[in-house]
Amino acid sequence: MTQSIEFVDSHTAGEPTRVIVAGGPDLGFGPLPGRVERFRQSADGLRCAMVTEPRGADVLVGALLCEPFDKTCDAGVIFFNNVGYLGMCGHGLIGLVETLRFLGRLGSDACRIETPVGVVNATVERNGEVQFANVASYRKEAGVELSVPGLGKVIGDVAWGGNWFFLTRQPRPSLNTTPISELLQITTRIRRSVNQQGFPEVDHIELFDTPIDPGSNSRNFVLCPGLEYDRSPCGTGTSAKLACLAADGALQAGQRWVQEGILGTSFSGVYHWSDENPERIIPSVSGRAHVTAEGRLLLQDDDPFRLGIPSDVTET
Ligand code: PYC
Repeated sequence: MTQSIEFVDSHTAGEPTRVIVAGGPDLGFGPLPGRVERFRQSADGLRCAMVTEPRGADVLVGALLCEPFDKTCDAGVIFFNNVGYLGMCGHGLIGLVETLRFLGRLGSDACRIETPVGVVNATVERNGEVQFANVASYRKEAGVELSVPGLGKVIGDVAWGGNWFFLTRQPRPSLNTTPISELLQITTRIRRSVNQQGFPEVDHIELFDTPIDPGSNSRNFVLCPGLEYDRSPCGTGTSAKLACLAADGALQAGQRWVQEGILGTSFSGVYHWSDENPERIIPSVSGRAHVTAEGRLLLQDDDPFRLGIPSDVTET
């Protein structure tokens, strides 16, 4: 017996997404958070099979396309990676919309996508970019001081942008000259400390530096869960950054923020205050995705790596 899973791959500003369009796990119906739990409890091996080696790579983010529970939505999606599940994923959302466009499944240029953490509205722009209005985002705590082994005092903010982030203010290692391996070591240490020192929910760490492109406002490096870093400027990370800037009064509603990522690609962001909760913002983030492949993953019964090779996530 061979299980066949249909996929379309894309990258958004350099960061890959694999959309599972058919043959993925049957999670039944109901609200998306419950379906994520079923994925975790009864089909986690398939998550691994779909994104890790030998059919994928640790950097890959999976997007299981599913029927929405909210009937006002065009589609539902569950994002996952080499170690688990993501609430939202900005680059992945842009990749998903580009994939739906490529497949001819977008009825118009605008669509509503249900994620486990809320509904996201997206639009395909005339220049080919996808803009999405993210879930309400906010800063939970400002100026958190951590004591990090090997780094000393680290200061940053904890914020929600569809995932939980710690956004550092200090230190600010050069993102142009510091080797990626060192950036991974720094951010992994910070994550361990922020988790131990009051914020177990934080799974993304975001460092900042001055951008290379004078048209950008900032450059970032984002550690994702699973010891991989985001090749794009990170859509949920850009949303968390906008929430911190808004809370500081450093960026006004409607003012544009261009976030450059570690590869030099950028996302453009803007926000407005939420009508439902005046302390939260609704970030809109735009970026470009390109489809790179479509095909079928084959899982043969007698393949010792039918369910992939689980990632070694031992933190350094
Ligand atoms: O773009 O939000 C994002 C993201 C999260 C993890 C990887 N990319």
